[in-house]
Amino acid sequence: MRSFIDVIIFIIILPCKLLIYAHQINSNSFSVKSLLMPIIASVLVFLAIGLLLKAAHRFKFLYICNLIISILIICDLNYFRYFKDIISIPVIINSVELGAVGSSVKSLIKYSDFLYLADLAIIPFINRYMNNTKKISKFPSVILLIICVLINFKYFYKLSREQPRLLTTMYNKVYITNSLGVLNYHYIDIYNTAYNRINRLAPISKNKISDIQNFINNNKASEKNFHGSYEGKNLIMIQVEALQGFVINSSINGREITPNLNKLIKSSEYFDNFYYQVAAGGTSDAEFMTNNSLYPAQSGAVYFLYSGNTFDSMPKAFYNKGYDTAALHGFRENFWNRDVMYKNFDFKHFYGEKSFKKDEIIGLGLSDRSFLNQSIDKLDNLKSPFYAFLITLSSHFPYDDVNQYGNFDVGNLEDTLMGNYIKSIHYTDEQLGMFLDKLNKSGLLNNSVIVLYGDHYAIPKNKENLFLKFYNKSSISDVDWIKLQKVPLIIHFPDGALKGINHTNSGEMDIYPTMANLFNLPQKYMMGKDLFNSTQGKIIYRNGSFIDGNYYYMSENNTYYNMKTGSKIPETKTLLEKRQSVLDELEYSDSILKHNLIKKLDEK
Ligand code: GP9
Ligand code: MN
Repeated sequence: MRSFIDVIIFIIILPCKLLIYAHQINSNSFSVKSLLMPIIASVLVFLAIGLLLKAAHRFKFLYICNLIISILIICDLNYFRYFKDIISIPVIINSVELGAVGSSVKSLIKYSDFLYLADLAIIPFINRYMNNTKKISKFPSVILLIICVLINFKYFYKLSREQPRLLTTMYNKVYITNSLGVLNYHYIDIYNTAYNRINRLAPISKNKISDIQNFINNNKASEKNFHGSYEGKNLIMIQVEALQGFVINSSINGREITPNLNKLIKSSEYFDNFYYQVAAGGTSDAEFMTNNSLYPAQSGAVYFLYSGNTFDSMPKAFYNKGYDTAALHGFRENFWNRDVMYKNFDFKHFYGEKSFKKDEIIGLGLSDRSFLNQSIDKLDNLKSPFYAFLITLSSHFPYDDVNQYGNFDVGNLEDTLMGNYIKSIHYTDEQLGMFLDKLNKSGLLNNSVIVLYGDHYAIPKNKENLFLKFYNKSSISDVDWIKLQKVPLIIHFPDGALKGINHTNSGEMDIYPTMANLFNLPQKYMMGKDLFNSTQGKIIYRNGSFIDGNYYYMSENNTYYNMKTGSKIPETKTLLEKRQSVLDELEYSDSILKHNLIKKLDEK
C-alpha cells in the first residue's frame, strides 16, 4: 500500500477537483452520477502513464500532472466566468497574441480559486512515507489504459449519438464539458485542432462546394426594396463597446441612461430584436461578422486563425465601387491582429492608437470623447463618398475608471459592476451625442447613412443577479437571459425616409447584406439576411443555439423554449430539421474559412 500512496492520492483528488469545477460551471444540471465515470476515465490516462515509470519518477510525474490540471481548471473557470465558454487551443493562441486584457481577467479571479492548488503544498511531505523500492510490473498500466479507453468510448459514443457532429465540430464546448468532464473536452480539443490543421490541407469536395454555393444563392432576398437607394452616400458605422440593449430607453431615478441614443432612435430605424453573435473572438468577431457576414470561428478568433485568407468584405466592396475606406479605433493597432486584418479587408486607412493624440485616457486607452473628437477631422479628410468604421473603447469591462465617467447616480447599484457599467455607457452615450452633433454641423450627417450597434454583452452570466436588482425581479429564466443578450442596432438615414421600430429577429451577420442592398454592392458570399427584405427571423449562434421566430433552442442544455411564454417545448421533426440546418450553415461558414474558399471561387 505504501508503494502506491501517490497513486491513491491522485485517483481521489483529481476527480474531486474536476467534479467541483463541473459544478461551478453548471450548478443547474450538475450530476455526479453522469460525470463521475468519464472523469475517472480521463484521469486514469495519466495514471496508466505514471505506472510505466519507476516509483520515484512516478511520484514526480503525478505531482506535475496534478499541478498542470489544477492550473488549467483555474484558467478554465475564469475564462468561463467572462466568456461562458471553455478555453480551446486556438483561444490560447489568441491570448498569447492578444496579450490578454489584464484588467478584465484580474477582476474575475477569486481567492477561493487557489484552493485547487492547496493539496500541492502538502503532497511533497507524504513522499517520505512512500516505499519507492518496490518493483512494479507494467501490466497494470496496460489494463488501466484499456479500462479508460472502454469507459470513455461508451460515453463519447453516447454523446455523439445524442448530439451529431458535436464532437467533431465542437460547436458547443460547454455541452461537451458538462457531459464528459473538462479533461476529456481538452483531449477532444487537442485531437480536433490537430485534425483540422491536417484537414485544412485536404481539398474540399466538389459536392460540399456546390452545397455552399446553393445555400448562398438561395439565401439572397428575392425582394429588393430600397435597392441602391443610398448609393453614393457615405456609410459611417459605429461599433460601440459593450452597448447592451437593456440600457436603451431605460432610466434610473428618472434620469435616462442613454439620452442621446434614445433621441437618435426617434429619427432612425431601430431594431429592438437585434442580438450579438460573438464567440471566442469577442469584439473582433463582431466586426468580422458585420463586415463579412460569415460566422465566427469554431474556436479562437478568425482574426488570428485565418488572417491569410481572402475575404469579400464590405470595405473591399465599397473600395471597388470607388469609395474611400477607413477604420478608426483608439487602441493598439495590433490588438486582435487588426492591422493585418484591416489591410486584408481593404480598409485603405487604419487610424489606430498611433494616429491619435493620447490626450485623455479612460480604462483601456484613449477616451471616447477624445477619440470621437479627433475622428471628425479624419473623416473630413476622407475622399467622398467613403465608408468609415469606428470602434469605441471607454465602456470596456470591468468599467472601473468610474471617476472619469462623469456623475450619474445609479442608486442602489452604486459600487456594483452594473452601476459602474451604467456610468460608463452613460459617458459613452454623451460622447456619441457630441459626435453626431458635430457630424450634423459639418454637413456629414446629411450625406451619410449612420449604422450604430453594440458589439456584445456588458454584464457576464456570472453576474446575472445584478439584473434582479436592476429590474427588481426575483428570478431570471433561460428565455429572460437570452432576451437580455440583445444589443441595439440603429440605422439613421440622411433623408429620414426609413424610421421606426423594426422587430425583425436579427443579428450582426445581417448588417453587410442589408448595406449591400441599400448601397447596391455585390452579394457574393454572405450568410446573413437583408433586413429590409427578409421575413424569416432566424439568429444562429456559434454554439449551435438559435432563435427562429418564436422558438429558442439553447444548445448548452439541449432544450427548446417558446420565446413568448418562456416554457420548454419538446423537439419536433420541424425543430430537429431547423437544428440540423443551423449546423449545416455553421459548417458552410467554417468550410469557407478552413479552405479559403473565397479565394478559390474568385479565381474560378
Ligand atoms: C480593444 C477592444 C476590446 O481593441 O476592441 O476588445 P474586447 O476585449 O471587447 O474583445
Ligand atoms: Mn468589445
